[in-house]
Amino acid sequence: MNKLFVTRYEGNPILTRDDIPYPVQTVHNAGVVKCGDRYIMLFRSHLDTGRSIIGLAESDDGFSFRAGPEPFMVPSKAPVFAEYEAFGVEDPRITRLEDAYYMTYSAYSAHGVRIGLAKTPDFKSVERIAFITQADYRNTVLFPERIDGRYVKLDRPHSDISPWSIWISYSPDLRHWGDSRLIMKPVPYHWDQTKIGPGAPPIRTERGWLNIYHGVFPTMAGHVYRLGVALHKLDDPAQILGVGDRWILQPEDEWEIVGYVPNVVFTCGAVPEEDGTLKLYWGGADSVMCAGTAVIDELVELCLTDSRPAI
Ligand code: BMA
Repeated sequence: MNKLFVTRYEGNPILTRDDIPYPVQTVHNAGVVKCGDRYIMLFRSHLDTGRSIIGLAESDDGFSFRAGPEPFMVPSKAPVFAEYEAFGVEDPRITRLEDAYYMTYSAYSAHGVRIGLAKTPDFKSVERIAFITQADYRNTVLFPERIDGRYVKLDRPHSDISPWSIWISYSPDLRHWGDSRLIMKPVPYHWDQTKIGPGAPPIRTERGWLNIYHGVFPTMAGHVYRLGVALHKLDDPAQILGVGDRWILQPEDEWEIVGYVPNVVFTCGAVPEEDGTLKLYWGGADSVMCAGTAVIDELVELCLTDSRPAI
């Protein structure tokens, strides 16, 4: 039997549309952080229109979540934000950074998809800061600290010439980004050959930044979304120390294989724990939320000992 890097929680799925006190079609692609001794989840839901909003749920143990009575974020009505969020807000990712929690999200409109950045001190209110990309970007994750004085993000611009790849950018103030470079590409005829994108915000380990990303493979029955790992150098995350050759999670449970979009496991968040494990969260088939645990050292080891090239 293949080595299992992620142990699925036996109570999966952990959150479904039946748990949400307002009408939604799906609950998926959630960012999660630990806030004191509570776990806060921001999840994406499709409405009956097919457009998405973001909801909030809380937990004491990281597995059993209660959804709040109302959505956390819906498309803005304020100038500029309203124009670019008209078709919905999707795939929130949360990073604790200095004095606040920052959330990146995909904003859809007739102008395409771009990334919004918002901030919350306590998950009671949310303040939009800026759009931090132009169109044709998704999957932005912020590093949880400044590196060499600058903020750092990974994301995935789209281009017809080169397959969807992972880029790094830097900022002095979280609003203005530059020094962008491509650092990781899909590998032809590999499980992540069609596209890759950042998943959970990077996790600091002794040996490097652990990046849990998604990779996509084309089949006659549609695309399969799986998760893999890469390790970035701590003081220079543009340098990739290793990319695990094998996936760490693929669709296997019924609710990952069948749903709104079949054969999808897609992560926007993982929570490192003091005992060296992490809780990993993923959307199953763009329909439900699932959770599992992994040993951080085993994921780091996979990046370093069973590697494929980053580019
Ligand atoms: C991607 C995004 C994700 C989604 C995935 C699978 O392109 O739209 O939000 O989970 O496809 O449908």
